[in-house]
Amino acid sequence: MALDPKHLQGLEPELAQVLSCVATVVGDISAILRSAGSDYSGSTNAFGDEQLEVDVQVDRLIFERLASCSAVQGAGSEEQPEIRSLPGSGYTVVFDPLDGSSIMSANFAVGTIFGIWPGGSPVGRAGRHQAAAAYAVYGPQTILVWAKPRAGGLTPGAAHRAAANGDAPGEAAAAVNGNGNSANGNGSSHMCRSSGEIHASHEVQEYILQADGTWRLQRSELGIGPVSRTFAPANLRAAGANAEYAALVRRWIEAAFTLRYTGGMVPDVHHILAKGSGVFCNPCSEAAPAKLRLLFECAPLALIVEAAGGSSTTGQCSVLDVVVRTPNDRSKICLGSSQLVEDSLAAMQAA
Ligand code: AFP
Repeated sequence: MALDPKHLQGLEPELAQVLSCVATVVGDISAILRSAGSDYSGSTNAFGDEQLEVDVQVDRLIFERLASCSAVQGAGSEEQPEIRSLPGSGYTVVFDPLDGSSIMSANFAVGTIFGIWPGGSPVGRAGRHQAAAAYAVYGPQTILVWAKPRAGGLTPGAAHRAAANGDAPGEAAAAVNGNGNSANGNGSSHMCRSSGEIHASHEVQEYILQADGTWRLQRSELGIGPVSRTFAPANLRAAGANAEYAALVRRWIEAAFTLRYTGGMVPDVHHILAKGSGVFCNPCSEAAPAKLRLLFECAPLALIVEAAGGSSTTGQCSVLDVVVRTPNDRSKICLGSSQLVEDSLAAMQAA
């Protein structure tokens, strides 16, 4: 079911329509997941990941629904990354249909991620140009969170204020090649385009799906504070060769931080939003390169975290300042409470 329009008042009507299409399809995915198996389909996606049957089913369903949403003119997914034209006009929606496929069989929470871009293809633009982003987390409850940048735009989180103030070039160049890997193979090298002042949007809404299929607004102003004692260290395999990452994790352990890590980026990031603090970081090493997709995972989640007052970084700049070169680009990412994101910079820059 769509979102209650009274909670979307003040939004541009076409954007409200896209969010309602997103909410409707999330309700349907939630129903599918209740009885879905975790059998592999025998196929792989463009990134070489093995697909579950339910990955393929959910991907197809979202494309179908977006095609009938008159405010959507294009779409692409982690399963089918090339942006395809759709009959509507207004926005291009990119999505990761089912993030966390590898933990489905263990019945861990999984999620869907949406990036909503004004106009056509996002290629050539940075994540800061997204009109809005959303994710759904399917756990004991189905939760939908969406955010948009406040008028004036989102700006680099605290970890990157120095760069925005002129301590670093506005565009720090380096290429990400067309097959989705950074030039050095570990996601560390991107085109960063920084801009502007800091604004938290205070429009990060959280809804809970009700038994009758309607959405109840749970909180309308999710926020993330600058400090935390909770951490989610993804791609921990990289810590063997990335000494800065190993040192960072050791520092957090010695400071008696609490580990909150599920292996699903959506529930792990939602933990930060739900509790109001925390950090999720995914540094890399040569042997354990970046695997998260900039367009389908990193940019939308970075928008939501920064809109809530948190920070994000690739090590070089805010994730929102990285220009999408191809739908297949991958990125390192750390996001959450700004002081912890800042603490992670050396680990993010290493390797
Ligand atoms: P799958 O969709 O293949 O399960 O990958 C999930 C994911 O991309 C992301 O949700 C997790 O944060 C990350 O992988 C976990 O990676 P590690 O297992 O290397 O920490």
